[in-house]
Amino acid sequence: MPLDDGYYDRLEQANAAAHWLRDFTPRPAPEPYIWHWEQMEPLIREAAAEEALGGERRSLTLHNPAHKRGGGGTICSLIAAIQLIKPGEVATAHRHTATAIRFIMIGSTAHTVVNGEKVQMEEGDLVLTPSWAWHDHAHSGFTNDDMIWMDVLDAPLAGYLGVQRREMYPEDTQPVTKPDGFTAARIGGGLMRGFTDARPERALAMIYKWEDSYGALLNAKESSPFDGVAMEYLNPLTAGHTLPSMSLSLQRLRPGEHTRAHRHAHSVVYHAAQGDGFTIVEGRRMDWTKFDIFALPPWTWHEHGNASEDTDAVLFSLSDLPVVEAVGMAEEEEGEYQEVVGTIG
Ligand code: GTQ
Ligand code: FE2
Repeated sequence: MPLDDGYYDRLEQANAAAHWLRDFTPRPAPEPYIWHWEQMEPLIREAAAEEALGGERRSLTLHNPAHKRGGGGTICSLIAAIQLIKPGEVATAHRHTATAIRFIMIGSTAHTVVNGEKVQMEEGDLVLTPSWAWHDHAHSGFTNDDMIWMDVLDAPLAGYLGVQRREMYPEDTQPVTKPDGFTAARIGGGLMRGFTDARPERALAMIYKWEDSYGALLNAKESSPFDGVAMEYLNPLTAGHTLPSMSLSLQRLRPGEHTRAHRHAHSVVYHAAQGDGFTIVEGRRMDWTKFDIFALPPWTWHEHGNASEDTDAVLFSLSDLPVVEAVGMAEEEEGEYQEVVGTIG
């Protein structure tokens, strides 16, 4: 018996759909894409003319061209942004359910306060702002130079889940209530923990100093054929991924190093922290230099190279691996070298 003519109309009116007619094309996957610092630096510096933005932050968010403008993130789950703070300026206190991280690019004269702990931010440092932690930033004014860093938030993921909430602190800044080095002291270099420390949190307001993280790479005795000398920033509470929603890593490509290709289910935002190199994604070559930011879509073949024969190239990166693992969909496949058939950006 054929379906009644009006059946599909009635189905639509009922806000239901016939699964057997479903279009299996996924919602737009992110594209491999690169934001060159050469183009972004003048844009963020020009934004310095915009008066103090306080709770709104002077930041430029990077949207994958596959997603709608202002909508999707840099990759499906995460959004990267470039933030500038001027001498003497305060970015006022607020909190949000989205987790944030900051990777310091230019300048060492600002601090952030995270849940009452004041953290100085210097070039190459990584600072975590866990979900729902109060945070405000301030430039000391000790130099006349603007300070610039990269923020990355899991806001697209939080938005997808409908768990986005944010709140302003009742004053411009929160009081500093903890002694300097409070969190670092709690974790005893990652080796010890205090008897009296109850540790209810899932993430700490960690700061990873550049000397420590890059120093760890320089000291590493092992390397991966796909990632060079690569290490993940550890969550010292769990010895697991950096944060519930993001895995953060630093990788060193030694002079002349060119890795083999692999692909995995999680997607990645890369930030070129040092040096010059290239990444080949699905046969298309992307050349990067210091402070370029690029997006790697899920399940795409990629390999990395250092363009220099005498200096290191260093990539800082963030992926949604913890989430992909949590839903049981993490997967990885190993390959060789790709044939280069084009370029990106
Ligand atoms: O510094 O608190 O780029 O809340 C976007 C949202 C920065 C921040 C961003 C934010 C922040
Ligand atoms: Fe924030």
